[in-house]
Amino acid sequence: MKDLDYMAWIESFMTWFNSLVFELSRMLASAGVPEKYQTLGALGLLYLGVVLVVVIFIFGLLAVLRKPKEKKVVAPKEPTEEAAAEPEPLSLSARFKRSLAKTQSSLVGRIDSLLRGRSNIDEDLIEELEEILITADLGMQTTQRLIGTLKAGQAKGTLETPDQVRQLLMEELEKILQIESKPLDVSIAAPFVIMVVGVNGVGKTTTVGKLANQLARDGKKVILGAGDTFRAAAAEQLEIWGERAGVEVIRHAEGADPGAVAFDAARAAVARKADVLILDTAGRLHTKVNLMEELKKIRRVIDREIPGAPHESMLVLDATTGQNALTQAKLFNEVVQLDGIALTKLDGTAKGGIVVAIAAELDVPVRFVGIGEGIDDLRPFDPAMFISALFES
Ligand SMILES: Nc1nc2c(ncn2[C@@H]2O[C@H](COP(=O)(O)OP(=O)(O)OP(=O)(O)O)[C@@H](O)[C@H]2O)c(=O)[nH]1
Ligand SMILES: [Mg+2]
Repeated sequence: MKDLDYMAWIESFMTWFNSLVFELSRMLASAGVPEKYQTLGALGLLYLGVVLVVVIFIFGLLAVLRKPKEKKVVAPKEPTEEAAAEPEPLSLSARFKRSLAKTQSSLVGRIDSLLRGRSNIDEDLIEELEEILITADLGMQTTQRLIGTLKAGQAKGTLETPDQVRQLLMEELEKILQIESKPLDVSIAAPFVIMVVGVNGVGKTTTVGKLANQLARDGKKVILGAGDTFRAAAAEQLEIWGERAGVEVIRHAEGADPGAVAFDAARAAVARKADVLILDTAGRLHTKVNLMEELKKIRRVIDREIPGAPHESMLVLDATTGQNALTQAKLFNEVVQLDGIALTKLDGTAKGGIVVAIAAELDVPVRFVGIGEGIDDLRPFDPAMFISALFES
């Protein structure tokens, strides 16, 4: 009985198969295939179809088999001992060093690969060094000074090995940075007023927030003034920072006169006996005369309320803009006589060499550097730490 079933099944399969071949042959005939190739072509098509189905089946099977494994890695239900272990917190200098990684490789990394394997110091090598220094955003003036020192050393015979070149560059760079490095001292006046200025998007508000947090943590009573009444939601952004830092924010409605905000903030700082008032301002292009004039007006208002203020006109510069930062600094300095610079976004840029150009070419100290978007990512600028982060492996 079973054999009979089996035979019937084979018979119906063959009938189905023949009609399939017949249909395919007819299709090929209508496509213009000559009669003697029609059956062969139909069998070929069937063969390809079967292969395709098998391949899709294998891939499907593989995908199904791999899925549970991925799940295990992405979302372990029970935390294992390894997953529960927190990564070691990085020390301050290690964190600083990590944020300077790109500048390190664009400056010292390239110097090191140039010096590697050299036995003597010649003109060609000094020329190649010059190119590296310029392209790492150290600026023309600094580069000429460094190259001059290297050439003098070579002429005197005191510069004969790659190690000596590296050492000399390191010392000279640190010397340049030390000249314009003075930490901010807010204890010289009360309230000490900081007016933060800069072009759009450089990190002014973020820097105000981070600075407020640091000062508040050091026990200072801080008040923030939302002097950016121009950009929508600028005051809200500052209020969020104020909340994080736990400090009061004086604000007006959008579109209000920034001079009026400065006035109210100065009054509030005096009335509440604040130690520090930090005034955020709207981003402005250094080339727009009327916007720059507005800064003068804000200064006058603050000075009238708190004689001698602002004690610090701080320019925020974005390190990723490279040499353009120098132009901004020169133009802002003409209008508001800058007292200090905060250089943001040093993390993730290869243009960190700009800090050397700023120190060498401007008569304004770099007070802080920004190394990330977090509240703790603002550091007082420390030339020795900067140089060791770049040069020490
Ligand atoms: N990676 C990095 N990002 C930063 C740093 N400082 C600020 N930023 C980011 O830069 C962007 C602009 O920052 P803001 O503080 O709004 O800049 P702003 O100068 O106040 O901008 P405007 O008020 O529009 O002129 C934000 O996304 C910040 O998180 C820094 O040191 N590192
Ligand atoms: Mg802002």
